[in-house]
Amino acid sequence: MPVQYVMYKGIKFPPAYNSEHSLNFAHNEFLVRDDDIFNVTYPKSGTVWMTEILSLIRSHGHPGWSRTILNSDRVPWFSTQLGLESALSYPSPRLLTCHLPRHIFPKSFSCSRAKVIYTLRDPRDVVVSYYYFSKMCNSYEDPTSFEQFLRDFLNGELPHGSWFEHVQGWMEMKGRENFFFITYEELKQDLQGSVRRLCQFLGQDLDEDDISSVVQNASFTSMRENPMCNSILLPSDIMDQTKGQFLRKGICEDWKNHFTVAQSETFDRIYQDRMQNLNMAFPWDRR
Ligand code: PPS
Repeated sequence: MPVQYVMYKGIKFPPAYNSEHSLNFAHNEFLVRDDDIFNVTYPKSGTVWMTEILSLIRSHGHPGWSRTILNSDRVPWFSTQLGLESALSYPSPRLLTCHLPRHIFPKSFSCSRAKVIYTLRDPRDVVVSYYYFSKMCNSYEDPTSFEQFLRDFLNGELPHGSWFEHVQGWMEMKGRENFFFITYEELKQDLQGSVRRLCQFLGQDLDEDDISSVVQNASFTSMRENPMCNSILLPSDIMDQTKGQFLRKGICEDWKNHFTVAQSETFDRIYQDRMQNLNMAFPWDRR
């Protein structure tokens, strides 16, 4: 059955969690607090991983909170119907998450001192991860083929809009003191160092043992075993666990197992064209 996406400002959103009202509220009425911390991503870029890292930093590496409370209750998706209720009722300082592009992020953010952590990932790995996720999550149209899915990704036609516009919109914040960006690839390469940098940005004083505990509990293996973040508790009408695993592979460069030479060449051409104005080098640009 075709999925009836929610449309907001020309962007498709999955219907199970979003409504026009919740998106409109998040954009226009949501009151950002100065001590809010936002985990912002384009889908499949490391959202749930960063949620775990931030939760563990908040609890100085002690895994109790992360192992007993669902990730979406620890760090609510404030632009969704359920997440909005939680976000409004949570005491400060709140940890919040979303996939919103910069131009529909809460307007009240601009005059606040709230912090944003933006995680981005090699878009070729994003599209592969997104393809498998769309097969198992019933709020997303079942992809007809990888070829078509890749085309839709490059044309900005997938739910949550264009990856290029998302990255460009958020990267305009680069250099602001309340904005921190990191890549999935940096997290993979040096999680300990990444957690140290995050603590510094957040003004959180963790000692090396605390940081090691964050690293250990936010590892792919630990997270896969933790029902509070591995999506196993999501209702089966939303996530069909027989069709795959949310924490699928957790590696870099899986795109090499999926892209044909022609797809890779098309991707590179469009990527160069769309990213040239940004004038930034990402880890995947060297590969
Ligand atoms: S979502 O649905 O947008 O919230 O998905 P998101 O959390 O952004 O991305 C899911 C991918 O992140 C991988 N992941 C991890 N990789 C390495 N280490 C850890 N700890 C980790 N946690 C999540 C997850 O496996 C998905 O990537 P793929 O490539 O599909 O495995």
